[in-house]
Amino acid sequence: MIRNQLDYFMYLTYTENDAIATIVFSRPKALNALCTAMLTELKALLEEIQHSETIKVVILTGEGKAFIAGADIAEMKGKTESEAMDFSKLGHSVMNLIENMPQPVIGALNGFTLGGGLEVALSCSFLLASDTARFSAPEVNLGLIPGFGGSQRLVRAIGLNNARYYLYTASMFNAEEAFRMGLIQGIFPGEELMDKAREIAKLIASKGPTAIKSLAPVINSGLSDGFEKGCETEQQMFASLFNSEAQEGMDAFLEKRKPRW
Ligand code: DAK
Repeated sequence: MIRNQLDYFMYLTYTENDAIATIVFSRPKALNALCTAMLTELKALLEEIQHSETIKVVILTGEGKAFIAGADIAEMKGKTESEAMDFSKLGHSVMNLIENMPQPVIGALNGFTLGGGLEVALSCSFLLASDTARFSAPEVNLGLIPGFGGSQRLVRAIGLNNARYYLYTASMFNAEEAFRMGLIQGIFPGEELMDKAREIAKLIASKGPTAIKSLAPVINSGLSDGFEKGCETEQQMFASLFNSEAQEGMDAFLEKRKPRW
């Protein structure tokens, strides 16, 4: 247990069960709008989790009818250019942290996933959504563009023209459209979403732990440094697994038993 469950967070709820950490955005009266304090709490918590040997999967979800309805407009209003730059830098650092966590991060999107909330979702390893989830990049409605990496990650997630369409029009789309574009990997009735997320988290937690931890650096190496570098990183990580759990995984297969990681 990295945190006592009674530890006080203002905007997050944290629980840890069966090697699965669940972080709930808990500011429902403002539809979990992302303010500096929430981003700072999330950053501190993820920085602890990434060093944990016991936590194998992280789930992010929201309390109430939103996952996150965007950056906090009331807080952003009136920022100077340099304050906006600081806010953007903080947001980018948190999104990069989510994307590079050694543990897979599952986004369980329970409702509105807008603007900065969509950017959090886009940083997760993959996404499950309730059938009531609604998505948009509404920044241009406010005279803004995404400030936490959304312009880059949305293109990668749903393709160039889909991303341009939704960035230019700020149109809202539903879970079925998100699924059709490959943004989310499953749609579930709202009351089943968290059970499904936990079931998938447990499945991942049963796999080779070092192999699971190797996937984010391998995938992200190619995304940030190009195909060849990604393949080079894959070769190194693949080979290094032969010094750790891969022998046990292959022995278990050949002996027709479950691996003992
Ligand atoms: N910020 C602050 N408060 C918000 C909020 C938000 N993003 N979204 C909702 N709320 C608050 C509402 O003001 C309301 O507060 P009270 O009036 O009760 O005090 C409460 O949450 C409930 O909202 P509604 O009454 O509006 O609820 P409805 O069900 O009627 O409508 C809605 C739900 C999601 C359709 C609506 O709330 C809505 O349109 N919300 C705003 C969505 C939005 O535009 N989000 C912002 C996206 S832009 C950057 C950094 C970051 C960003 C950009 C640049 N740089 C540093 C450069 C990111 C920008 C964004 O995320």
